[in-house]
Amino acid sequence: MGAPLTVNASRLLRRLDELGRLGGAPDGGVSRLALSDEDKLGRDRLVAWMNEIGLDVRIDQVGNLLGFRAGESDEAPVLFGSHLDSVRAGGRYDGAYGVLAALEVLQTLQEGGVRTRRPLLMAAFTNEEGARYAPDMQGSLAFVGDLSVDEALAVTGFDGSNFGEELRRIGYAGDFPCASVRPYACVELHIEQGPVLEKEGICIGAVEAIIGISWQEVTLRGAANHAGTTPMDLRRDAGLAAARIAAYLRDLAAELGPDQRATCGMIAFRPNVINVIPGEARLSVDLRNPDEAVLRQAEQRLAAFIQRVAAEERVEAETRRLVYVAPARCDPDVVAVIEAAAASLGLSCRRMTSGAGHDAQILARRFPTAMIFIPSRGGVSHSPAEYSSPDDLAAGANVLLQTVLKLAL
Ligand code: HGY
Ligand code: MN
Ligand code: MN
Repeated sequence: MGAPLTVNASRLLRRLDELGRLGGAPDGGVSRLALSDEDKLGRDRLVAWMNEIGLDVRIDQVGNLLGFRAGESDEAPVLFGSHLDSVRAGGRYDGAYGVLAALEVLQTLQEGGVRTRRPLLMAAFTNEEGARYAPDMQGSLAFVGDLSVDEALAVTGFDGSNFGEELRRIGYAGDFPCASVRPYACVELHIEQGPVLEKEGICIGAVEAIIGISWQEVTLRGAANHAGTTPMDLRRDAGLAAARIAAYLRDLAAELGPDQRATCGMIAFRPNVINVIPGEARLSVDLRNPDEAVLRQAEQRLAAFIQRVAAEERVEAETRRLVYVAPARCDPDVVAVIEAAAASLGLSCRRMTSGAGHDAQILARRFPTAMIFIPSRGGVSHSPAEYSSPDDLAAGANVLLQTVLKLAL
């Protein structure tokens, strides 16, 4: 048997570099918030590449980019891809790598004259990050039918913009119907965004579970007052209440064990003036756990603490749920195909859980789905310092190629 088909690694790296400059910053970071001008630049570039390699390109009603390649049969397709949007000041591999590797796999099959039995479908899902619009994984939620198009288009962003208006503004309000494709299997290739593979010197992660995510916005309302004339015991300081809740998150995580994550990523005071006691404060809380029961317990403990702080600081507290995504199990058969693909290429591989959320955990609700990870240097992600080596990037793309071939033949 001849050497296995392999991707054109230098082309993949070249495209990663080119895409990384769209919304790129001098420090190597990337800001391509969903539906922003920078996101449009990335989308336009990807659509041009998808057309160049002869895919049947469709844009669905929430802006998911879909590239179909016909198979010998018209059975359900094998789907693979990820997302193009990024967090603010993020890295150039999160999401983009899985999308460009999918494009590379398809171009490699095209050039190799390989026709699979099943049709193939690459996807770049809209707003995976949730950095501008909540919920995160918005595009894949609409793709599986767990978020209606109307609900998606009606979302107001953290910046006050309307999702539907922005989607139309950047020219990606498509007409391909959401929730109309039922893939045979789904695979998402992604950087690990954590330290495990690098620490253990392992090339490939076969993801068998994905962490659960809870996002809440907590608003505290007290009384704005003078920072000098107001005695400490007469204050209704919304800012102090918010700060106590943010500080509590570390204790909450410690109480619930090493798998618990708790993060306050956003906090804002009003009127946000140096000599005014904040009358209002707003903070975000991101709780995560691979165990749903513990994640629910974290939410309950947080709620109780918020009530306690509100009473002690004599402020009103209002909590708004932004996201709840349960932990997901990946399909063991697809995981096994990934492990076999890594082994066929002589690459070390281990099963693992993802600490980051992914479109794959939404797809896994309906379709047999798993993920392929490659190492992240220092485990760093959502940062300009995000990096994976050219060898690892190529290895992951080749595992994706072999996995897709096995699922689609
Ligand atoms: O938040 C996450 O885990 C992912 O990067 N969207
Ligand atoms: Mn991602
Ligand atoms: Mn991310």
